[in-house]
Amino acid sequence: MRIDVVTIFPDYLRPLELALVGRAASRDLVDIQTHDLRAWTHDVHRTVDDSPYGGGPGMVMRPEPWDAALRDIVARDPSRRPRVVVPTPAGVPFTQSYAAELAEQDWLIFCCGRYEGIDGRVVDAWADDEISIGDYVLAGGEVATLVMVEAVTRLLPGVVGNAESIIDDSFAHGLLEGPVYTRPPVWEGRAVPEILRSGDHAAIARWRREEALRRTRRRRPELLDRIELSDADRAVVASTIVAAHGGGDDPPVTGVEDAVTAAGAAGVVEDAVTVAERGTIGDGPAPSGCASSHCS
Ligand code: JB8
Repeated sequence: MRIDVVTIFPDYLRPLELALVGRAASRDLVDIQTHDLRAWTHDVHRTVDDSPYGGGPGMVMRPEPWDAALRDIVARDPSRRPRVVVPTPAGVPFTQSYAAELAEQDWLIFCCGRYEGIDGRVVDAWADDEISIGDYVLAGGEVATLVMVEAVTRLLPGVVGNAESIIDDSFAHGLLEGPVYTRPPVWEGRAVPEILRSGDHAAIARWRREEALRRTRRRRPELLDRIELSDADRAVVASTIVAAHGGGDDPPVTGVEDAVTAAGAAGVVEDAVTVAERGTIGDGPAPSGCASSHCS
């Protein structure tokens, strides 16, 4: 695979020279080229931005340098057509299946915007995909590009060995992975779950499935709606307590359904709607007082 990245901060992409992606490039499994957008400017100040039409704060990236850069880069290999990706918080969500789709292409070009973004006309003319890596706002597309290039590169044939098999990853089965452990068997008074040291591989596989189901129910319950669950899986999910937010794994109680589950599990007899509105079970504040501002 070939990957070109266009940016006004080529040094921001230097981490691609390191670790898994850097090693993949040194083994010719991926060819990554970064380009300074200002190479396609002609004025003495190498200007890439201008004021937004319609007013408002900030600056917008001018279309001409982007068009010149993309024409030039695309012309470097007439034998193939690239998939042009523009990271933006206004894009469609980047997911593992999106990464897998991009990993099937033989050429990707990432266009890293800065300021308020890239002029919409040159995006319309060139972009195959406008992608968001999450619901937060970065200062530009460079870090989002690092994220996507790493997620894609590790899916390329030969990049990840059998030992670090990607088949078992979080999301590979649509569930979050449970915890993992190594030696020592007891650390600071905390023991590794006995079953993992039992040698009973079928029982270990069942336990791991249950941990994944429980963690997913507690942290990302919406993921459970997207996968097939066996009757055994459903029993694990149904028995998983979703309690009030105490600063641990559990999300705050936000809905009546969670409130019923939590109130029932806590043995609290009260109206589930009251529990949902308060967001905690029983009297008083959430137990242990979560310091997170996400804990309302
Ligand atoms: C200007 O949050 B982001 C992101 C933010 C940006 C630009 C691109 C992506 C361009 N701000 O993924």
